[in-house]
Amino acid sequence: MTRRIPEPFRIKMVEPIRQTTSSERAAALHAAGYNPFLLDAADVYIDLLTDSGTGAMSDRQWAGLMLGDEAYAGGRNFHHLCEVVSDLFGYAHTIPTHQGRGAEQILFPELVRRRACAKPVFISNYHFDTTKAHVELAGARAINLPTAAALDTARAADWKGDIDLDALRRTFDEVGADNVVALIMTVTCNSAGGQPVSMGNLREAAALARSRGVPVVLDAARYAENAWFIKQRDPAYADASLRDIVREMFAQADVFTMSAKKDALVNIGGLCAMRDDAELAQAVQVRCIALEGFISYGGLAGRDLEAMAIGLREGLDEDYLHWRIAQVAYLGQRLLDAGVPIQTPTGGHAVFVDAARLLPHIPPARFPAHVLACELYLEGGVRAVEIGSLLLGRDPATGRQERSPFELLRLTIPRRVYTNDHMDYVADCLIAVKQRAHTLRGLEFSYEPPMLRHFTARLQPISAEQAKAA
Ligand code: P61
Repeated sequence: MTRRIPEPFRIKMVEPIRQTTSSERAAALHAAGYNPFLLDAADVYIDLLTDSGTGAMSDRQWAGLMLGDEAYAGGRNFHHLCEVVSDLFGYAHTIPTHQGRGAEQILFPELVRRRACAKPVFISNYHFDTTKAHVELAGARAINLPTAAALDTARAADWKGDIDLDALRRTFDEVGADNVVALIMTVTCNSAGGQPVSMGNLREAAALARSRGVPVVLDAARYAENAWFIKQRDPAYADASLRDIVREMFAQADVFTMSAKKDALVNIGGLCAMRDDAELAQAVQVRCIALEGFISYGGLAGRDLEAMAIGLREGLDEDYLHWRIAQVAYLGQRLLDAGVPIQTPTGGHAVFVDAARLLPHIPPARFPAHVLACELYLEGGVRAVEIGSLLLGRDPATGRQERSPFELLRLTIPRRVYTNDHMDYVADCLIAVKQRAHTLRGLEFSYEPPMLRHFTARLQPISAEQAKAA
């Protein structure tokens, strides 16, 4: 038997969580319009909605908060942050933002303005939803080119986060490189299952873009987990340090955006940084002042900047990453052993359950993964999130539901928060739901917001007659 990897930390402070009764959960879910986003956190026992801003900071980060310099301009924590960004990533210009989408909203319109395309598009291995929303708000179209391997959840492959390079070449030809505002490489690829992008793929995709004069943006929320997978899976990097791998990953891009709420281990914060383009940095800073805050704080308190500077380095600690990725794999293995279909192998930040396979009788338009999220909550107070048709939404041009390549339920694991006993509990609940999977019915909207609808949509179960007719 392989030995389990114990937590490389001990627990200095605890936060009680409370289990609810099954009738309390039924009432809470009904009141929330069958949308786990609208549940009160107090009604949730194990919260696997997201790994974003939900991690536990270290004692060093908490100590760092006390060193916050709350000067409006030029505070010392900003300088510390710039030093860390330059040291870890090799980027000269650092613009802090309140979170990842803050970086997107100040960068994308400027890239669109600069490139002056007739029909602007962004191309990505996969745009996460806020990224897609900001591409569209900037007047451009988002094209996703995930590798075909990612679509077959049952077949394990090392690099399911890769972009499809042939499709990338074809797309450049079809839309014309002059219409491509930027190539966005998302590491790890959240929507495909927290799956890593290989160094080779990153290098080749970036070279293709550069050869056509197209800038490369790294969406680097999970930079450390991606680097860990490169070290584990690519023999060329087996002896490399994570720092060297990260340096090389970031060297492929011109700009990075980062939600620091993931691998950088803070509860709030983001970054937009340029490797060497001072002119772009200056233009983006102007937007930062208007939308986020002055260029040395970007919508954050000085103490938040300090926690981020510390967290960026801690996120790369090998002992921590070893344990972290093993915890995700542990939950995945428990589910696989019980015949629950998941995206394999497990990725960096979550286990993605394949609801299309678990609930084949529920069509995409009835949101099978969201049905599963509701049922898992009813079973044991576990909150997870749909990554599928509900999240993807409608084509802004036609108003038609976009075809999602996946119907996944994401069990997203906050960093340094839950133990493997919690993972066992989650697995037991989901295995219980699997036993009655065939009895579950789809959902329909009672309220559908016009944009980013999954956050505030309200739904209701369809009737038995409707289910039969489908
Ligand atoms: C998440 F349900 N992700 O995965 P911000 N890029 C990437 C992300 O994963 C990401 C952002 C940019 C979240 C939070 C989230 O519908 C949802 O700091 C690869 O959240 O602004 C965020 O970073 C944006 C959850 C976002 C959602 C949108 O859970």
